[in-house]
Amino acid sequence: RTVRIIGAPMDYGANRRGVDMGPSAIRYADLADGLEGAGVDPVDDGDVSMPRAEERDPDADQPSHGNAKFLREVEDVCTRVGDRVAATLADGEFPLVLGGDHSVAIGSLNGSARGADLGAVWFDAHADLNTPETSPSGNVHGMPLAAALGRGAFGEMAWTQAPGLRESSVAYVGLRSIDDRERELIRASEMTAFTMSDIDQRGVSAVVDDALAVATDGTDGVHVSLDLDWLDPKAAPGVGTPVRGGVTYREAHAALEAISRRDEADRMLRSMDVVEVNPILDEANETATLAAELTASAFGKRIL
Ligand code: DIR
Ligand code: MN
Ligand code: MN
Ligand code: MN
Repeated sequence: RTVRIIGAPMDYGANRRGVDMGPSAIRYADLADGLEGAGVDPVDDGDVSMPRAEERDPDADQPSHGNAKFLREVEDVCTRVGDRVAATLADGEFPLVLGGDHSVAIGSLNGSARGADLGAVWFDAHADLNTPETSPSGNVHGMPLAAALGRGAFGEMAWTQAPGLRESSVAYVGLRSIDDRERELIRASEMTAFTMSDIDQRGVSAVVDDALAVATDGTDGVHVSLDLDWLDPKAAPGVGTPVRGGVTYREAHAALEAISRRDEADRMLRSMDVVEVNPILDEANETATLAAELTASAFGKRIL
C-alpha cells in the first residue's frame, strides 16, 4: 500500500504560532522510515501552499459568521487539502495529512468523504464541535467536526462539509475538555463519545474497538484523526492546548495498534490526519517523534 504524505503547515485555526512547523518536525522524526518499517510505501507529496500569516488580519475581509477567525485563509488551505486527499484516493493511494492545527481536518474529511460513506474516529482531548456561533475562542481548530457536519453557520459553507459523513458514524475517544455549549450539542447528537473515564474503566483497546464498530457500521471506510493533545502532556508536551489527564505513551500505542489490527482484517482505514504538533513548545522534538511512531503503529508496525 502506498501512503501519500500531504503536509498542511497551517496555523490559522489556532492561537499559538508554531504549529505550522509540525509537518517539518514530523518528517524530521523519521516518519518515512517508520512507515517503511510498518510495511507500507511512503511517498511525500510536499506541503500545500500557505498564505503568510504575518500579512493577514484575523478579522479583516472575513465572512460575517460569528467570531471565527481567519475563515478565508482556512477555506483556502482546506480546499487544497481536500482536493489532494480526493486525488490521492482516486489514484488508489492512502492520504496521510500532517498538520498544522486541527482545522486542516476540515479538508481531510471533505476530501475523504467525496463519493463515499465515511466514518470517523476522533482521538482528542477536545470535542472540536464548536461553531462560529458557540466558539468561546474563535479558533477554527476547535470547530472541524462541526464544520464537516455542516452545523450552525457552516451549513452555508459547502467547502467545509464532508458529503458522505454521517453524525452517527463519528466516535470520540479520550475526551476530557469540553465547552458547556459543546456538552449540550454532544448529548443531543447521534455521535458516540468515549471519554477518559471510559478508558479508565474499560481499557483503551476495548474502547477503540467499540469506536471502530461505530465508525465502520454501514460505511465504506474510516478516517482517523489524531490530535496530539489527546495524550497526556507528560508524553506530548509540544501542543498548543495541553490538558492533563490524557492517555499515556503505552495506551496511545495500544490504541493505534487496535486500529491496525482491525485494518489488517478488513482494510477499513481510508485516510488519516496527525495534527497539533507544535515544535516551538516541544522538548527536543519529542512530540513529533511520538506522532511519527504512533502513525507507524496505525499502519501495523509491531515490536516483534
Ligand atoms: C476549545 C479548545 N474547545 C475551543 N479546542 C481545542 O477553542 O473551541 N481543540 N483546543 O483542539
Ligand atoms: Mn482537536
Ligand atoms: Mn485537542
Ligand atoms: Mn486543538
